[in-house]
Amino acid sequence: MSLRNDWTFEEIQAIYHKPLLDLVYEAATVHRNNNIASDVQICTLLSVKTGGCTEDCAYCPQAARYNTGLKAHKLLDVDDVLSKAQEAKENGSTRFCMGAAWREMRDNRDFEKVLDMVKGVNQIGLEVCCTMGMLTEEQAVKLKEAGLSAYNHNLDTSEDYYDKIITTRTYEDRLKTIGHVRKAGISVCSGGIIGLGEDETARIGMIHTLANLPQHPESVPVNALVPVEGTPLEEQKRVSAFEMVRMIATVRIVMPKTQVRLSAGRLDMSVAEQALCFMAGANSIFAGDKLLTTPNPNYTDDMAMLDILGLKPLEPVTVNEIQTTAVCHHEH
Ligand code: SAM
Ligand code: DTB
Ligand code: SF4
Repeated sequence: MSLRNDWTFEEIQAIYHKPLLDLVYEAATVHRNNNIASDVQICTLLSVKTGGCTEDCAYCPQAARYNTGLKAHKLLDVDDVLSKAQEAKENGSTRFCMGAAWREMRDNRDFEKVLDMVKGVNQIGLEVCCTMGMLTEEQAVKLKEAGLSAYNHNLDTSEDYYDKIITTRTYEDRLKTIGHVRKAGISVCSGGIIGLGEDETARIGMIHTLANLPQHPESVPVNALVPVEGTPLEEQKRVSAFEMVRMIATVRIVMPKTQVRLSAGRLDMSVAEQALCFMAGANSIFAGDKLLTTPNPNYTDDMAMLDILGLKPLEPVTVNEIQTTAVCHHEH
């Protein structure tokens, strides 16, 4: 089956609204036809610069304007980051994702430090991902040259709902950065959050935009809002696991080869609920007891879960290998 990027909103809507078990069955079939369903990518997150962010993202504990009691810190030292990356590797992670609470990347000393972090993590033999806000085309090229595998930049929600959540930058800005990342030859990681108060039209709208990008993102994180005290969304009701399943299954069906990451919100889900997410096509998680600033299931419990479900952590593919194996990328 070839990949499509001409999905209509109505087609995706019809998939999204199927009876849940029919939806899961179809997504599971698509997943098995396109991927090795027992492989799960394990990613580790590290917040390399925490808090004090100028933006107003309504969900985010790191925005300076909200009082969330978060302990902010400046950009960590390269050596500290590399020792965390080494630890992540020893724990079986294949991708190391560094997050910084910035509106955008600046061309300053910090950028040079980030380039050193990327080089170092790559040398350790991990795929390297960054999520640090908006990038210019030139910055994306420099990150690629330093060995960056992927860049995470979420659409977060639909274009129509976006300004209810963020006003300090536009949807267009997000799409531009994604374009710069793609053009530099870096893998695109882009997804969103459910539980922000959006309706199903907004959820479907976000999937519609992602699926119709010129090329599907290599990975799509699906986050459930983790409501944090002090943020405007602190009172939001947590989404049910079945809403996560519906999102994941729909993403899997319209983007068959994409890595679908069951991201924030796992701490509230049972193993049985997560099993349904894997059945519906999720094939990546963040492991380690912290996401960026909020807690995540502990590593030992996660490994026990994968074992129960017969899933196994994926082997790492580093930048050099990606280049040499690119030709057979679509063969399995
Ligand atoms: N500052 C950069 C940016 O916004 O692109 C990178 C870091 S930002 C924290 C990365 C992503 O984390 C956001 O796009 C959002 O999807 C997710 N996120 C942040 N806070 C969250 C929360 N409370 N619950 C779920 N996801 C959250
Ligand atoms: C993504 O989509 N989810 C991750 C990662 N990309 C950077 C972050 C989730 C953050 C959850 C809230 C926190 O821990 O601060
Ligand atoms: Fe800043 Fe990113 Fe949080 Fe928005 S999501 S406030 S840009 S750290």
